[in-house]
Amino acid sequence: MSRAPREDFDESDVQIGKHKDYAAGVPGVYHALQKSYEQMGATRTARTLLKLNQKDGFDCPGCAWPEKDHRHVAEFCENGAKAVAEEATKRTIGADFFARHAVSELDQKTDWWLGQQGRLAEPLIKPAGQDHYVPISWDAAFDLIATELRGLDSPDRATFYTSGRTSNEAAFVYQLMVRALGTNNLPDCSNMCHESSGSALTEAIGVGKGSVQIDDLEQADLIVVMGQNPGTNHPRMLSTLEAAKQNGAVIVAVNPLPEAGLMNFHNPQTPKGVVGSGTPLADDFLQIRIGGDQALMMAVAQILLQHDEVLDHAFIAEHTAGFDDYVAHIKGLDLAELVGATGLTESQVRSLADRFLASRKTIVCWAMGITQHKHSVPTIHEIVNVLMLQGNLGRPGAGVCPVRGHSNVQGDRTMGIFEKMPEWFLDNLQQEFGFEPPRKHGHDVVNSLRAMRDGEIDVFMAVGGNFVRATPDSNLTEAALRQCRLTVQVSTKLNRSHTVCGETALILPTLGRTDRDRQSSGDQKVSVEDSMSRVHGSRGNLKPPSGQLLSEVAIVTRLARRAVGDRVDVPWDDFEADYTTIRDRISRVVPGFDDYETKLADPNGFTLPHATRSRRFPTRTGRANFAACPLEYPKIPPGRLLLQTLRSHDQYNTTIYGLDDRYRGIKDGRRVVFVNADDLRTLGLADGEMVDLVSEWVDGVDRRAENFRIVQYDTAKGCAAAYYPETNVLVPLDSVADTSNTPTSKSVIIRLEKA
Ligand SMILES: Nc1nc2c(c(=O)[nH]1)N[C@H]1C(S)=C(S)[C@@H](COP(=O)(O)OP(=O)(O)OC[C@H]3O[C@@H](n4cnc5c(=O)[nH]c(N)nc54)[C@H](O)[C@@H]3O)O[C@H]1N2
Ligand SMILES: Nc1nc2c(c(=O)[nH]1)N[C@H]1C(S)=C(S)[C@@H](COP(=O)(O)OP(=O)(O)OC[C@H]3O[C@@H](n4cnc5c(=O)[nH]c(N)nc54)[C@H](O)[C@@H]3O)O[C@H]1N2
Ligand SMILES: [Mo]
Repeated sequence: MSRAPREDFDESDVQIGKHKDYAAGVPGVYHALQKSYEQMGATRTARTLLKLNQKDGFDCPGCAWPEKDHRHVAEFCENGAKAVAEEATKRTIGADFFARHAVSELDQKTDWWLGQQGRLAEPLIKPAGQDHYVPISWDAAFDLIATELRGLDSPDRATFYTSGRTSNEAAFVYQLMVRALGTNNLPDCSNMCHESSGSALTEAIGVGKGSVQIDDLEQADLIVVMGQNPGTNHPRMLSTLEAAKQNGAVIVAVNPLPEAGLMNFHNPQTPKGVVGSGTPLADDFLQIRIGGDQALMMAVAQILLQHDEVLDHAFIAEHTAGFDDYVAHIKGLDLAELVGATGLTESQVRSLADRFLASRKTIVCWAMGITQHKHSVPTIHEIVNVLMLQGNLGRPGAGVCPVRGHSNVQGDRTMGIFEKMPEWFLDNLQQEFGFEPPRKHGHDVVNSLRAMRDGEIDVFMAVGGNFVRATPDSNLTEAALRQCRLTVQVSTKLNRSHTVCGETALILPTLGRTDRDRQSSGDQKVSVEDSMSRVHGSRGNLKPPSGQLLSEVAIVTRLARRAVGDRVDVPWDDFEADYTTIRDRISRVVPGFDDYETKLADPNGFTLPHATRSRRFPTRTGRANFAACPLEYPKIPPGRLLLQTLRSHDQYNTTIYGLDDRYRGIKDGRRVVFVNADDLRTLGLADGEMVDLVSEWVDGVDRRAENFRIVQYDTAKGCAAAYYPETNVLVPLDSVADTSNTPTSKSVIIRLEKA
């Protein structure tokens, strides 16, 4: 096992090679094992990877892509293995590390360096006015937080963040504590992620989740993958797409970048993938301009509407509302403008329409390339509109497939992590626990930041995640966090949210997904929900990296007992001792969880009901709603580019595993900006030059990210790409998606200035 790095890396070492047009295969397995050995050593690597996504093992803390029922041994993907290695590392950091490094010194390190130091091993406090974290006992830490929370003028002066790795059990007790305290301030990573999907789908079909199962993908005629890079972010999805393809599906990739996994896939799980040339996945690649997807779907709809014979009139008449207005709206649009907004040629747009015309079973998959724009909600409505024209909802092989990010982000929402849970959920809570939960909507991520900035928040607590790095407008965000009296981070690894903190700051180290969780009644399992609404158990099997860690459930319940007190009658101690008592309560509060414990005993888990699958649409109208949304697309001023901020192959959100982006040909560096050759020529710039990225927004503030190396790259014209979180500084806090309030991380207008 190699030691944690002492030196930080140097961006000037970056090397640029050729980008790859295929994903995975032998290099993927090799890279995964290399990272695993580095962090865990050989024995722990074998023990851990064999348990990954197995029936009696733990759920991969990587992405939320589901497992097929019949898992074969060692089905893991490169990036899942990297996620596990990062968590199961043998490196630890405790009091001596923090005695050596002042907070102000740690704040100068890169995200990579911070994360590489190892697992947090004991509870720590940075007292007000001090520059070092020092040890604190658990009891003293809980007393301190409880005293602060009890002393607030209003419970709304605290806000409680959740990242999507938190288990159902921990999420349920957390939201219960927060609501018992009297606030709905429950921002979560979903606010920055699939909130636009939730907003649009709830309005359109009555359920804010995807409607398809793996089997549907394997039966589809046509799968359109929009705004998603599965080769890096959901590698196991490629196996599903490969199977779909073998069953005859046509796959179309819609993306400004020719992402490696979609173009070609070498499946490491099959011998062919290891030695052969792999499967070319995408039949068509539409290199769309950033933000052109709504226009593309409108153009497809306009063409479909000229082919009455392919429309599913029975479905439309029986199950939908708003069809006539929608048809009138679409027919009134100018095809030339729609095509122009996509940056594609008319024949490319028509080729996609032809694919829809020829398909009887269509699924559209999407991720962040669709959800993080100003007009994301209407864009997703447009996807649903097009699917509805051909009745592609609620029948096998068809439907909507928003592909979730964090492994339990969907479950956390189901458990009530949401600043505006519906009334029925709050009613159920009230009935079960006998207190009146607050009804006023709370702050989401962006509104929490605004409130912090305006001095309206005293206490910030986070269960997981890296709030300060994941959120937009880094300079503003950092100042906002520093205004809090107390910040509390329940974390596994060191990150920027520990160095940019409130006057007093606490680090509460917790067990991860892979760690054994032993409580007074015995070993515990937890449960999670994947991107296709399937809930299953997860049981860690590794010795925790330190004897001083508490589970998330233990941390929340111990805090709740002190902070909420006897005002509310909740058996917090029982919850900590035995998680089945939490599941029992969940089964009475959350629909679809009856017989939770029994259903969870099935290693395959169980699937939550989804009304769309039985063609019920619990919307305002009681039907699936067509939406006639005005056309929107980004208008880029001359001499400017539209920047999307995305993930490299060696990162998990703000966690940087390594410094390479293998498929895109980048090695040993992250401050690169990908720009099309024509744009470079027009701008009088060249590959290899160093530039500052300066974002331009209506507020006139120049937001600047300095010293990026230009990489000439095959992206759509007028578009650029660079990695997040380094570019978060460029995303204005007030630049958000309509309705969902999601930061527009995929459309930032920038100019390039020679550095
Ligand atoms: N290894 C690994 N796995 C992960 C993560 C990780 O960081 N690392 N993160 C997890 C999380 S939380 C999430 S949400 C998911 C994210 O999964 P993705 O959404 O795949 O993540 P991004 O890297 O943001 O990629 C966005 C993709 O959308 C494309 N795109 C950008 N703008 C547009 C547009 O306007 N239109 C279209 N059609 N395409 C566009 C980009 O070129 C890119 O391919 O992955 C999850 N899984
Ligand atoms: N510019 C830009 N910004 C973005 C995005 C983008 O595409 N572009 N994407 C957005 C998206 S989709 C998302 S989901 C957010 C991600 O936002 P977050 O979820 O807040 O960020 P992560 O980087 O996933 O959080 C990593 C930290 O979580 C902690 N952690 C890991 N596992 C556990 C665990 O089991 N328990 C606990 N308690 N802690 C744990 C570790 O300390 C680690 O440092 O970022 C958003 N921000
Ligand atoms: Mo996400």
